[in-house]
Amino acid sequence: MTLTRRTFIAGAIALGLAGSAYAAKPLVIGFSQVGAESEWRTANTVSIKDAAKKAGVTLKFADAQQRQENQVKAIRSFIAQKVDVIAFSPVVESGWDTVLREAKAAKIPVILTDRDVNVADKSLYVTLIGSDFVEEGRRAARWLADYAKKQPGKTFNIVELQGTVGSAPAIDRKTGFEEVIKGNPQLKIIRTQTAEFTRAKGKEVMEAFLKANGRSINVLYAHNDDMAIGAIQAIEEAGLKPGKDIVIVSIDGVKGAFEAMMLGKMNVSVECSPLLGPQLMQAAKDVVAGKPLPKRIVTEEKVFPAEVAAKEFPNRKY
Ligand code: GZL
Repeated sequence: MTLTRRTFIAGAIALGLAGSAYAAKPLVIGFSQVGAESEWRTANTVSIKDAAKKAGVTLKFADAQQRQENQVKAIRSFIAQKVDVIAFSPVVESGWDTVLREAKAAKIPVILTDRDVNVADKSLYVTLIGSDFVEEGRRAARWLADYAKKQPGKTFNIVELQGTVGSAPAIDRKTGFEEVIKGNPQLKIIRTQTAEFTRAKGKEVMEAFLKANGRSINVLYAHNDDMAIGAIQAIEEAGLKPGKDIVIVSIDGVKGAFEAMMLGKMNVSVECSPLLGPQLMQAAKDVVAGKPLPKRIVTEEKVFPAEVAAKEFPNRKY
């Protein structure tokens, strides 16, 4: 969006001409989404599209199919279309400086949702709306440490399914988890590998873990529920009981996780809310109106152990 439009709107509002053609013209947001790799992502897309409709925002939506080059292309296309605001969930943290400098040169504000970018110049984006992934990793580990404490002397051999390599949630959830288990003699990560946040890869990698370490595994830490659900299939096909022979600690809190917990196949899911649509629309309107925004807007989240799954399930929105 050019400066003149933003100045004009601010001027129109100041002069009480809020009904003017410019101020009434719907806001245009270009949004580049990671892909459709998980239940979480699908719910995130629904939240953004619904919120745009409710807010009267014209949303130009591009699905990158988990490829950074597609996101860069989409952002360049939004710049060429002179949208008012660009928003995106970066598939990985690095490689954004050039295209974000192009957006800045075009005077189009950029809002990050869900995942962070690693850029030298933090002025390249206005704000990041999303979860604290390091804290999510800590919460997963704290639940496991408490669980282990009830079986003193027992060592828990953990296998870890990581999210997309280089993505903020994968980096940070690993960091937070390792920070809490450090120095705990009961908890040891014996294998770790990416399964790209998908069910299919989660099953495939868990099969490989079971072939290599079989019955010595007694905990799975998955960076998202979709990989955990895929791993549950592999565990059952190996003749083991997920949630019992292998304790399952996961993150997202999607409906599929609650269903697994109600069946006794998952032990805990740390919530990571995808319902960022309303906050994104508000932030976009504030940016265009020239209002200052905090650099970081963190979503409030909880931890859901299996014991509360049945009671909480009816409240789940994703
Ligand atoms: C987290 C989000 C992650 C989810 C996965 O905010 O980026 O990506 O945890 C999704 O389910 O694929």
